[in-house]
Parts: sequence; structure tokens; C-alpha cells
Amino acid sequence: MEYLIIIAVLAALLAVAVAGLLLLAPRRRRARGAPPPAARGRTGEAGGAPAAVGTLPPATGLPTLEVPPPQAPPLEVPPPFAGRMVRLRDRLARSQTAFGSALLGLLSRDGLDEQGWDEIEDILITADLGVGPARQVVEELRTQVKVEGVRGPEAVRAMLREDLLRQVGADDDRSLRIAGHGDRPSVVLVVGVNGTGKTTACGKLARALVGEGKTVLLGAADTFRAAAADQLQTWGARVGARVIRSDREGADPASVAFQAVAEGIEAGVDTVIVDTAGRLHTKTGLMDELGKIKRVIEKRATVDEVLLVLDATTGQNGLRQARVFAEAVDVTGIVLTKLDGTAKGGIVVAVQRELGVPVKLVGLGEGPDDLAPFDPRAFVDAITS
Ligand SMILES: Nc1nc2c(ncn2[C@@H]2O[C@H](COP(=O)(O)OP(=O)(O)OP(=O)(O)O)[C@@H](O)[C@H]2O)c(=O)[nH]1
Ligand SMILES: [Mg+2]
Repeated sequence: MEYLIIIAVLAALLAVAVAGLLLLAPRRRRARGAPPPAARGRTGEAGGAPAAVGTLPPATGLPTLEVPPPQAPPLEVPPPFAGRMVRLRDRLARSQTAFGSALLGLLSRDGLDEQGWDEIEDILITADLGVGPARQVVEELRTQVKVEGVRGPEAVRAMLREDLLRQVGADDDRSLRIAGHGDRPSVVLVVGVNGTGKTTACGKLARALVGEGKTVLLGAADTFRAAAADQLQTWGARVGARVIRSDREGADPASVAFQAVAEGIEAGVDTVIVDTAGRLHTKTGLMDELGKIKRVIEKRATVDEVLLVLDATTGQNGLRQARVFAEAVDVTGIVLTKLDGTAKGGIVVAVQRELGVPVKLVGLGEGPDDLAPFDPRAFVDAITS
């Protein structure tokens, strides 16, 4: 009899345990956000739905997830990347912030006096050209006016255009190094201060490259807050670019970057773009973090571009912060965002001088295709029209 009671108690306990496990299992799966493991592959292929989903092998010991967007929207087809810079003229005209037009007005005056030249220098300094370059432009213009005389607005415009082009660096190499390395993708690391437009730039660049027929994978190495990875995912989903992210906030950014590159190699994509967090902590902290991300990526691939994102509207102050980043990591190009609607276009010249690297891309608005390869001629045309 006792024997039977013990068996009945054990059976009841077993039943409770099994029921508990059955209840908990689906909840745990939901919490991790991971759908059932499926075959991996490129998203956005046939049918346009991000088909590939699953937990990635934790190459660095940390769990990372590749999560699909909640609802897969139809894939968009971005317009060509080249030639977008002409939009700047419209944007500046609408907000009447092209500093060039004020300069033209002054220069077209007959017989500029000392005060007139000072005004010209002030306009250039206010436009964030920097004191040195502003003086240089004024000196060059003064000499030209003295030697050649001012002959109507068109001649003045041509003169100003040439001087500004020289300052901007008309013939510098601004091409993105994204040619790839045989079977390995090119890697673009995006860094910069909070809120400058890093994640947006990653998303817009991914779109532009997809529009050019390239395959792109995004790495959400801003693990500081989950919203950053969500933001990147929204961008990726629109053009079918996969996003590698961590399943927990505060994960090691280097680990996510490594995982993204490893996945990019495995999937055979053309380019991996890695977004980072923008907290400006101490220079040492920054150096450690960015240095580690770069070192870890370089275990598997070459970091071809380190793009420093800078907000054009923050002027000289933004420049100071950018300098800290440039000291922490070897920057190969600048992405100057929010150039739309700012009179501070002179920052193009100042930042190139200060950091010794060319502006390669510019942000011209909040629209998904408002990122353009920087074209010095179109830029100078826009600010002097
Ligand atoms: N007008 C305009 N707005 C821009 C441009 N680029 C980015 N923005 C806006 O700037 C804001 C910040 O952009 P994010 O991409 O989130 O900036 P972030 O550097 O990733 O920010 P953190 O991740 O917080 O460091 C967003 O509202 C963007 O829409 C641009 O070229 N023009
Ligand atoms: Mg961001």
C-alpha cells in the first residue's frame, strides 16, 4: 500500500514538472525573439521577404541574433547614388542659407573698401570656413580684383567659384574604398559623436549600395541601447539588407562587429557596414573601444573605410569633438550630415584641413536617399548660386 502511495506521488510530481516545462518553453523563445532555426541565406531575395532567420553560431562566445523585421515591407529600389548632390542647391535656396550669395552681393559692388573686405571675411568665418582659410580666400580675391578688375556679376562668380573650389579641394580622391577583396567583403566602420547621424548614414549608404546592385550586411555594434539596432533594422528591411545584432543591451560591440563580418564572409556579401555607439567618453575609453572593434574585425577582414560622421550644423564645436574620434581611430573619410538648410557649408573646408581627410559623403536631408557622394563642384555651385 505504502508502495502504491509513493508511486502515485512521484507520478503527480512528474506530471507537474512536464506541464511546467511545456508552459515555460514557448515563453522563453518569445523573450529571446528568435524564431525557429531556419536555413540561413540572403534576405530580400525572391519574393522580397527577409527569409533567413535564426540564432547565429556564437563565434565569440556571446549570443547574437539575426532578427527579421516584424513585418517585411516590399523592397524598395533606391535611385542612383551619383549626381545626388545637385539637390543641395534647392535645399539651400529654400532655406536661403547659401553663404555664397551674400558674398556675391558684396563682391559685385563697385570699389570694395576695407570694410567691405572685412564683411566678406566675416561671412566666411560665420560659415565655419575657419579663420585661416577665410583670410586666404579674401587675400586671393583682393589680388584678383586688383589685377583683373571686377567685370560684372558673372566674372565675380567665376572668381569666387575658383577660390572656393581650391579651398574645398576639387581634385581630391573621395571614392569609397568598397571594391572588396576577392571572396571577402569590404568593411566600412561608421563612428562619431551622438546624434550626428551615424545610424542614418549606415542605412542610407546600405540603400545606395543596394541601388548600385551590391549586397550589403549591416552590423549593429551600437549595443548601448536596443533602439539603435531596431533603427538599423528598419533601414535594412526596406532594401533587404540583413542586420546582425546582439540579443541583449550592453553586449560587447566588438563581438557584434566580428559576428557581422563573419556572417558577411559566409554569405558572400559585397560590403559589411558596422554602426557604432556615439557616446563621447574619455579619449582613452573611446580609443579602447574603437580600437578593439577594429582589431577584432581584422581577425577576419580588412577595415577598408572608417567614416567619421560629423553634423554640419554644430560647426567648430562639432569639429573639436570629431578631433577626439580622429585621434582614437584612423579615419579615412568624413560624412558631413545635415548640410541641408545650414549656412555653415564652410565646415567642409575646415574639417578637411583639421583632420586631413576628405569629405566623402554628405547628408542632404532626412529622406532615405538624401545621402550623396560629395561633389566639390556641385557644392560650390550650390553655395554660390
Ligand atoms: N536634416 C537632416 N537630418 C539628418 C541628416 N542625417 C541625419 N539626420 C537626422 O539626425 C537625427 C539623428 O540621426 P541618427 O542617425 O540617429 O544619429 P546617430 O549618430 O546614430 O545617433 P546616436 O546613435 O544616438 O549616437 C535623426 O533624426 C536623423 O533623421 C541629414 O543629412 N539632414
Ligand atoms: Mg545611432
